[in-house]
Amino acid sequence: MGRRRLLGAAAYLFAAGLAALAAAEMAAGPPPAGTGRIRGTVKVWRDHPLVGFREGPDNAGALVYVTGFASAPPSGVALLHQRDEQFEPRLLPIVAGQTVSFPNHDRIYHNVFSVSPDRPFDLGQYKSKDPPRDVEFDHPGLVPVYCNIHPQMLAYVVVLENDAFAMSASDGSFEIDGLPAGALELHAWIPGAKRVTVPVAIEPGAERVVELRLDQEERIPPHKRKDGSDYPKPRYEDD
Ligand SMILES: [Cu+2]
Repeated sequence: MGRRRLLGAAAYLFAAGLAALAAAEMAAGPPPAGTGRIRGTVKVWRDHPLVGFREGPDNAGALVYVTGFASAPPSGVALLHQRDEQFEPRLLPIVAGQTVSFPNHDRIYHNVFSVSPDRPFDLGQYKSKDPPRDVEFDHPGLVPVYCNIHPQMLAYVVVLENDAFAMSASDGSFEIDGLPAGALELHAWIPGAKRVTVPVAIEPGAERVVELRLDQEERIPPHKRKDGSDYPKPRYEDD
């Protein structure tokens, strides 16, 4: 496996015109023996009419993850809740081989499904009094999850090849520890934005500091029901 080396502490690498990557700087103590660390910030810029993209007030909720090696899935089941006619969380990163359980906490029916070629499934209808239903995700991919009854319900299961991922905090900060040495790639994504990717050369005992930017569009495109049809128009009580 070839390694890319950074040109030094002052070197910056630009990817897609959006991301700058700076070389190591020690802050939170050395990484665990034999491994490297990436930390930094991801800024979520939002598209405003007239003025274009501007930095948003909150950078939380971006997924930052590393590819280039595989790790075993955790033994625990991940949870994607249905509560108050929404999915929670909206973005659920897991490791390939892991199972997701989909408990419905509402007293009404939901029908959770995906038509993603990466992992299509249909859990059918169940309520809070019913046992949750599960899906195993055995290979990496992006799996948008919908409810066949409520068009506003939308979540993403992101199936990753390893457990080297983090969600950004409000200030955009993130940290990923325990990385094997080598030429890896760091990715950031949030729904509504194009994924940003930068190469990162990991060395044992060293830390890389990376600044990333995501441009998030205002609107997520509407989707269809599981049979490809449109959702019925909203019904009101006096209909
Ligand atoms: Cu629903």
